[in-house]
Amino acid sequence: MENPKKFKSGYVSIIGEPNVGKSTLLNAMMGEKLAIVTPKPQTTRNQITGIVTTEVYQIIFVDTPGVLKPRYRLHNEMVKAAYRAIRDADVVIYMIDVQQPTPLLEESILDKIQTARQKTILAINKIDRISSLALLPIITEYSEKFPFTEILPISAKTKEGVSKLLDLIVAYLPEGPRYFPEDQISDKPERFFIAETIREKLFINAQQEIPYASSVVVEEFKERSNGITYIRALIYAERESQKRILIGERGKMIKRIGRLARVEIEQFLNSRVFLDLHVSVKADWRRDPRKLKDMGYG
Ligand SMILES: Nc1nc2c(ncn2[C@@H]2O[C@H](COP(=O)(O)OP(=O)(O)OP(=O)(O)O)[C@@H](O)[C@H]2O)c(=O)[nH]1
Ligand SMILES: [Mg+2]
Repeated sequence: MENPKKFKSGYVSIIGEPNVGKSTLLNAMMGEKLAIVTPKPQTTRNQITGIVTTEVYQIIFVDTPGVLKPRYRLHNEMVKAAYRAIRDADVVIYMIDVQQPTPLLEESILDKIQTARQKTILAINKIDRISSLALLPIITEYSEKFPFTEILPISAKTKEGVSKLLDLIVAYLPEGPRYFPEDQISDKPERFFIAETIREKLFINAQQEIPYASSVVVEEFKERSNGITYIRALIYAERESQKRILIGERGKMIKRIGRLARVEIEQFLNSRVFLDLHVSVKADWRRDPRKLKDMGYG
């Protein structure tokens, strides 16, 4: 009789600079939206796990904040989260945007990957944006730059190359147990995804420094007897002036953010939702370790 294949499992961290498409890839791998995605850099601030389980493997994907040069304490926590994910990974996916190869902090990131000695797949993303001819020199450059285990051009958006990437990941996944129940898709609680959905709408609709100076906390979350889920959430700004802009003229801005978020949260929870959204000020929270901790960073 043939030996049955052993079950494979492990952590697969998606690493790269801001805006290269890491969260888009997580969502593509999951077949549903877990991580928020915006056209602005620095969208993701925490490690976000997405768990895929089949009969033969369990992959725990870890989406991470983009690696950047820290300007305040929140940034330090974000970079730490990314580097921690490199250390904890069984397979690392290092992602670049094909339109901007050789990003600024590439050397530091590759240094960290080299030290961790993990199997590393280079995912050259956004290939829907360039010709295949322009791709070749980039592949050559990277194959000389670092001993990547594999190099794969993909488009996380159109999903070109994504199933190939999944095959490669499974090939390099070690044998191991099923760490999570097969129906679990993340280790983050529902509250986290609700706060992130609100933050996504804020990130897209608010301008300049405001998205970066804002954070969202879900204060209350309960199902009422009438079948409606009641959610009370607070948007924190750093100053009164930002709070005024977030509320907007006659509440226009906060209503817009709330409406857009509610529709998505209803889909996510599969329930009608009453979203009770407020704006509050927490002075300089991005620079204050205690406030950051209270808000779930670090
Ligand atoms: N054309 C194209 N756009 C993409 C692709 N992947 C991601 N994007 C876009 O790139 C932008 C950033 O995507 P994200 O997934 O938020 O990038 P990220 O790396 O998670 O960014 P941070 O969380 O800020 O580090 C969004 O506007 C995406 O729609 C792709 O394959 N092709
Ligand atoms: Mg992201």
